Amino acid sequence: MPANLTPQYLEADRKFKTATTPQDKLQALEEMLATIPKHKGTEKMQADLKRRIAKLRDQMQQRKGAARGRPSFHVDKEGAGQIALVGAPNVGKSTLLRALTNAQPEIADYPFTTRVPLPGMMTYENVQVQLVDLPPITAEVSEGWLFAIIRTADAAALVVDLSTDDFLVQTEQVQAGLGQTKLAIAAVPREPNEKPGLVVANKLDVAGAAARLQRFREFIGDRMAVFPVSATYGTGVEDLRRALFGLLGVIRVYSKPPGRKADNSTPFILRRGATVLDAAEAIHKDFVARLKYARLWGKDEYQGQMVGREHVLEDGDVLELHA
Ligand SMILES: Nc1nc2c(ncn2[C@@H]2O[C@H](COP(=O)(O)OP(=O)(O)OP(=O)(O)O)[C@@H](O)[C@H]2O)c(=O)[nH]1
Ligand SMILES: [Mg+2]
Repeated sequence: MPANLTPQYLEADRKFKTATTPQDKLQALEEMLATIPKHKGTEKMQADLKRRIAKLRDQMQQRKGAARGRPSFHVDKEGAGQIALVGAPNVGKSTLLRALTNAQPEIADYPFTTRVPLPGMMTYENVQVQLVDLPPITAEVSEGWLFAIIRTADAAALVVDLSTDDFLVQTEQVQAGLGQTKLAIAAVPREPNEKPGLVVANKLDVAGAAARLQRFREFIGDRMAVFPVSATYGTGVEDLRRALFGLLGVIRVYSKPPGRKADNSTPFILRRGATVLDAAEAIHKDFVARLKYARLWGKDEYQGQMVGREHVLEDGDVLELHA
């Protein structure tokens, strides 16, 4: 090439090609313009760079303007609980939503494909759990409503991309973005601002994924459980369903009318730690005052014996209430 491009220019060009945010792209283009040798042979390239910078600035400005007038989004909860899909751009959040639910999100091989929240219902055994696909979190982009949705969700799944060497940097950026609004995701939340969560290590099918998974496990330690999956091929997705349901901290209890069988298809969803009395309230408000005794079928020794009002229930218990 007659232009005699400098190593600095080539470095800036490389940065542009790997940039994932408009801000990074703009910065790289400006560096390219600053470092391109200024002579006749590069005049066309200089003009082209200036044009691209102007266009990108315009687009970013428009996006900002649109953000100001844009309504904020909210997703009404449905099912046994709501779990937000959180992560950097292009990690596969929407692909995961498609793999786990009947929703049909837009999926594309470039960042910022998802711009509004999209809910989908995930079936786990006989319960429905609501997953909410969200736009990505980056160091620069942070829309208030996005964090509000995460804050009000019952739990969060942090999606990590095993196909790129940037996976740790991306994760740190997402955590920093959450931190700016005082949010965090943790296996065992200790504060109100911490969401119960787990990590979905996605794109397990790509070359190099296993080694990156290993590095990720070392990075995250016991702060969160890691579930390796391929959203595209469905690997690991069934284990993930169970773990996502587990995040909700709820149990399923079945009501059995005396002398009849329990309806196993429609559990009552109660918080973990709920008692017979809580179940009675959920099954029928009237039972609370009138409850004389209850019989329980469940794990181990519970094969129909009487239990007290304060007895703590477990997932899968069958309760026969006598008023
Ligand atoms: N090989 C492989 N590719 C995947 C997998 N999951 C997603 N992808 C690809 O990764 C790209 C991004 O997927 P999306 O689901 O759109 O990612 P996203 O996180 O929703 O992206 P944004 O909406 O931009 O934040 C697409 O080209 C997907 O086909 C996977 O498990 N394996
Ligand atoms: Mg998406």
